Amino acid sequence: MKNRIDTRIQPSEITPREGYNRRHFIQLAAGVSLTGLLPKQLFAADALDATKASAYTLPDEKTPFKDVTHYNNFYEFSTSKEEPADLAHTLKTRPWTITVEGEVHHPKVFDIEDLLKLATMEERIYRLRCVEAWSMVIPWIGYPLSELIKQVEPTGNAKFVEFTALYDPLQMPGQRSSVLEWPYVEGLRIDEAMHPLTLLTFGLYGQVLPNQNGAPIRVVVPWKYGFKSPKSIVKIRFVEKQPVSAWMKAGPEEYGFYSNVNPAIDHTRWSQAKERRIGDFFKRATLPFNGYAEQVAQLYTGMDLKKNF
Ligand SMILES: Nc1nc2c(c(=O)[nH]1)N[C@H]1C(S)=C(S)[C@@H](COP(=O)(O)O)O[C@H]1N2
Ligand SMILES: [Mo]
Repeated sequence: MKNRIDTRIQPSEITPREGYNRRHFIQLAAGVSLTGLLPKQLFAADALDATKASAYTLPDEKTPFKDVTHYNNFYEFSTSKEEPADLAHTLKTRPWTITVEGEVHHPKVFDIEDLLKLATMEERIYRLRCVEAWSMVIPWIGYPLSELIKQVEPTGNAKFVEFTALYDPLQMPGQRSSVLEWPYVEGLRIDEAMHPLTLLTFGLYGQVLPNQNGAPIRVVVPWKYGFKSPKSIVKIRFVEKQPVSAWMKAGPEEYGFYSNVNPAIDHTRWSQAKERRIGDFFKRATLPFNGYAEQVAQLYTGMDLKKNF
């Protein structure tokens, strides 16, 4: 019970965090149920089962759940990192569909419930390196995006994939500001989208995604800066030409299409050589491709990575 009391007396609790407190209670109750005092099923609504993918684990210490869910970038709600946790409860994650269209033989509108069952859910611990030089280590739950792509069979013209997030200013108050052009759009080259590391993500830390982390479905691309991992997506479109992302529109000199984590290429306003792992005091060196060079560097052989930043 200690955690619960601590949460309640924090000054930041002047604005009540209903969702968070409730979930916290659910977790405590689930813990109690293991002793047989409460029926576990009653509290399992947010749980998401997954097999541990041993090939995708890391020696790094995981970032605590509280930081993963209370230090976010989600401009549809706020440009502050603390506020999405308080504001994202207005996002309605059911019903939810994802339209898959464009250069595919079998365009289809998928219901989120069907996507949850499409392939085996795996827990994968990935580093997330934000362009703002901080990082986290997060146990995501999902399956390779390639599993979904196989279902729709891209045509020979499909060279890129464009992801579009939800546009609804009633649910997403940050969209009333024009800090970015809405909806949030991101893109990958088709081989990047097909890469086994690219995860179609539904959960983290054993439960479905909290709204502030991009519920009910997002993409995670661990060798790229965090903004290349779009949250709360509603559309996946296969296209012939390189998509223009919301960040490229906002600052073409600062945000390139590729945005592979690269300590050798500075952002226009700061160095990318180091990062602060959330929770750490000292900075650490940023690794090429965020530590995934062995798996992905060959996707870019022969390319000038200074030009294609
Ligand atoms: N739709 C949408 N997706 C988004 C963002 C956003 O503002 N809107 N921010 C991006 C950025 S900059 C980062 S670092 C990660 C943060 O993910 P997290 O809050 O789950 O750690 O989400 C990315 N995906
Ligand atoms: Mo980011």
